Amino acid sequence: MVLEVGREEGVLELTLSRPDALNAFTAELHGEIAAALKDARKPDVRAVIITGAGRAFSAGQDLAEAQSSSFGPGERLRRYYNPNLRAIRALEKPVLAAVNGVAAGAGVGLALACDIRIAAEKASFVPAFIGIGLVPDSGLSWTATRVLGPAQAFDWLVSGRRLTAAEALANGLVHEVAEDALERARERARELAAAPGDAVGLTKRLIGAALANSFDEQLELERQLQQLASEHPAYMERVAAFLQKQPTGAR
Ligand code: T3D
Repeated sequence: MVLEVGREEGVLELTLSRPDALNAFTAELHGEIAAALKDARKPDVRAVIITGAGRAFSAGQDLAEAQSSSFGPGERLRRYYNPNLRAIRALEKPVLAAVNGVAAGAGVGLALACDIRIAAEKASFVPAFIGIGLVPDSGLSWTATRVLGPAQAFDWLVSGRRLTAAEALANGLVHEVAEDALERARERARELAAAPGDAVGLTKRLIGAALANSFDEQLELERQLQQLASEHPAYMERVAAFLQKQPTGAR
């Protein structure tokens, strides 16, 4: 097994576990991630954490495997990377990246595909593609452009420059820097797992659609999803709790 899978209190924890190769992606690792993401769709899973074993989050594509493979990057992306990245974006539950150490290439892509990113103080972010003559993939040209804006994204991605955790925070690439990224991600995941799950998932759907939609389209989507959210028992229960001056979970 190259992916450790744990589950506690509705939080599914996935640990990329090829520490000797800095958790670089192989076909085997992609396969185990795919199976775990399928598991994550079960109703008792309410949040997912992705992290890495050892000193890295992930160094991206395993270059030894790429060199000996009978097919090229385009086919690897089609078979392995893109389905898993789509599964993360389509999962209507929060996915947190606990970036415990260096993330390079597709490792950065994976982190940015997650909804919340918490970096360890020693973490760093290396858009390594350019160093080996490749273009950004694993969604990074999309996510980095949305987070940084086109000018900064281009500059960073073609420079290959390593960003420290502090720089990543200053640029909005991560939400938080913590001494122990995994512990902090567990805290956040437990909070999110305790929130009304449908509303969290539907909010992910709304935010995912927002940049492609016009204002009018987004108003209509909000209207539809609000109606859906209000049909969940959590809505009436929490409104009643508020009116009886009991805690609702809002802070
Ligand atoms: O082809 C396709 O499928 C298309 C998809 C592409 C997606 C991509 O991710 S392209 C980018 C691929 N990744 C890289 O180019 C990054 C390569 N690694 C590095 O630049 C550095 O290792 C790091 C900046 C990540 C960390 O540097 P450092 O100095 O902390 O560690 P190191 O000494 O370089 O690496 C430690 C070990 O991990 C070393 O093995 P050894 O000597 O101890 O046996 C090294 O070879 C191995 N390692 C690191 N990255 C990879 C790797 N092994 C295989 N593939 C790797 N990507």
